[in-house]
Amino acid sequence: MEQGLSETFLWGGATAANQCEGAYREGGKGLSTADVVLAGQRGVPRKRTDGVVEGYYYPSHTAIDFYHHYKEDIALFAEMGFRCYRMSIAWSRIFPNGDEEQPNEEGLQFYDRVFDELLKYHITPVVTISHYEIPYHLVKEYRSWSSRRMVDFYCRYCEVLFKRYKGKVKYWMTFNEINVNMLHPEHALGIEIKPDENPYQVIYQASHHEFVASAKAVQIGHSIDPDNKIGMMMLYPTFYAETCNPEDQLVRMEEMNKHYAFSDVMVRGEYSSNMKLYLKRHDVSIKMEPGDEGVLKAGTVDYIGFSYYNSNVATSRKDIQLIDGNMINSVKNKYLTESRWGWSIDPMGLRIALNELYGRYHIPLFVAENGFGAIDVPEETIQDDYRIAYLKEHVQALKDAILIDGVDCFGYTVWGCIDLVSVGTGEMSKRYGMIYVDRDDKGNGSLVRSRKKSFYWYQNLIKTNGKI
Ligand code: BGP
Repeated sequence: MEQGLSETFLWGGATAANQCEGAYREGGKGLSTADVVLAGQRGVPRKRTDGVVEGYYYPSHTAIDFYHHYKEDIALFAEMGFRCYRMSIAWSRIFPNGDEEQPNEEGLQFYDRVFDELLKYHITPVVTISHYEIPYHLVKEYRSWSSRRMVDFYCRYCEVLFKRYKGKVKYWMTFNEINVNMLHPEHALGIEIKPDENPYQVIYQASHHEFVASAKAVQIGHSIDPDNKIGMMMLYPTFYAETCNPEDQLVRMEEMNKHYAFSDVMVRGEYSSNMKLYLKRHDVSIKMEPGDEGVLKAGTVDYIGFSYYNSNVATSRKDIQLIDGNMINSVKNKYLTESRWGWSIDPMGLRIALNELYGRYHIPLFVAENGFGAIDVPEETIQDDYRIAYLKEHVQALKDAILIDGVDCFGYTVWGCIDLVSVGTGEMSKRYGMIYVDRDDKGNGSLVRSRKKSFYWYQNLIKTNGKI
């Protein structure tokens, strides 16, 4: 008899508040960093404006209007059989400016309603506390995470969430894709690097603040409810060496070390010797406060959530041409094909990711994001066989990692289970959903939801607990 996945395996879907909620000024919500970013497209980066400027189109302002459609959307998730739903809370709904003493009750009530609706269907919420959005006021007033004061603002926010949602939410993640700080500081940290600054100094000092904030949040969360499981979340880049030339292998190792630098601090509670030397080489001196080292040690995470979309290639060659990937551009892998947005399609890379992470840290894993961005042609039932094919192969890789390799992974959520705004391009037409939303790149459309072919495929997958 084929050995199967645990009956409690958390199958589900994932979204982020700023990409789906809309209602960007309703219910007392403040402006967030995501609310001042315009739409772009492949090859055309998204621009930020100084506040909201009239006459521009900002995709997050309405997004797919989950704020008003959450009941309908959650009913569809339930119909698919979701056992969990990974979502994020918009910090600026709870603390509109970020530095208030008291939270915004209306914002808290909104998530009460969302959690109650999920629990009605026995869907376990998995909550990212900060997913690529920071109250805009904190950026203007304190220069975001470059300020140590952010630790207190963030911890106050976390404490409010842990207390308010005790008994409703047990799974948390402190920061989305924290290692993206080093790649896109403006997007991930809310910090624009000035031309005369050492970017490494700014990025790693701000990241230190996030490490401390996360470690404190873990301790606060555990003290409020010992049942809380609080994880970190990283983008897993799965790098291959371009050839077996040891020089390429060395570049690969160095690339991976940069990413592990983040997870090492959060899982092991200290900066690795490798990271310390890396920082020294880049003239970084981290300003720590007394007690920080103890805080990091005492606030290690319970699990690792990670996103995986595509793998990358490391090479020692110079003058190379790069192709796109999620947040990282690297050399083309001649063994793989790519999506329309240039991201390689590599299910084996997920199995490798799971093995590398588990082998390194030996703590439970959660596949927090995996999915396929594609253009869907609207028809009676969208025939998204390309998405099914992608998901099928990745689920097989996940099963192989668990059932053959012995990796401890307790959940898998399909990114953008319902169509939403793309982070990278701001497009709606880069769709990940198993539920279609009628809305285009300019903000036109009825917002009506419909089931794609992949909806039924995923429904069956969950029903059979992963039978492909
Ligand atoms: C991850 C982000 C998500 C999501 C995803 C897909 O990096 O955590 O928020 O958007 O990438 O990327 P994109 O939206 O650019 O296609």
